[in-house]
Amino acid sequence: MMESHSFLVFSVVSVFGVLPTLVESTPVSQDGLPTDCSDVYASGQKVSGVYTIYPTADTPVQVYCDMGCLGSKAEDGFWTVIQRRMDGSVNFYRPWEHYKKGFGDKYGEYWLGLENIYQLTHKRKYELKVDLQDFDGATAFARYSSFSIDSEAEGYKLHVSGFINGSAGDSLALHNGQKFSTFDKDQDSNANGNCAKSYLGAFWYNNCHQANPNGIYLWGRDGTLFAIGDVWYTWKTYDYGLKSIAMKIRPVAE
Ligand SMILES: [Ca+2]
Repeated sequence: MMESHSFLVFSVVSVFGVLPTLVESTPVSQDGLPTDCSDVYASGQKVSGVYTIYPTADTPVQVYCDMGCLGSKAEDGFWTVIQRRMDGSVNFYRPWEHYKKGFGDKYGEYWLGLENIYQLTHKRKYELKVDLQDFDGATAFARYSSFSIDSEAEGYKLHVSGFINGSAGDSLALHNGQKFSTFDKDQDSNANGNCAKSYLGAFWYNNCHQANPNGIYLWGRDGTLFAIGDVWYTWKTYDYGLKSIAMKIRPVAE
């Protein structure tokens, strides 16, 4: 018992202080490379921050890993953040190619990219958590036990189910089964219009939305244009642009 305890202490010291580069060079997944933040976490990197993951072996991409709070239960951590709004510093009204490849600042606001999200979620089974915050400091979340998207040939169609309420309500049910749309690629279920143009975002629009996480950053309530903000309808209705939204995924046991 004493032997193993001593080894554990030495390992923790090594991870955080003495040998960080060695730990980074010994990741755990496909071809020895971390696929997502759960692999980064498993390799010993337990602090939230920007890390490099490999959705495929030849596509390294930086991502923000929400590892949870140190000292909290491990199950609160190792989320791979696929979308984040927090201060309005990045323009999210962008064409298809940008949403396909990803854009923004991994230390701030960004979209990971549909191709990356597809590569991740067709390889493993993932859950999704959407964290929300308003400008009064209130928080809420919505969680889904299953999340994946199809390939580009299938329009990056969304599959989301197993809703668990963290008081935000289920604003994604309407979007389940929808293809992704941008202002220059209309794959929505609005036969007579273009939801991305109408609501100044890009999303798995139906006809049209209850959630618009990639909409305009409004700094709160705005009644001038209907439902154009970074909206989560079932929490704050259509005329409130949230302070922060983060969509994050992690693998679940098969
Ligand atoms: Ca349409």
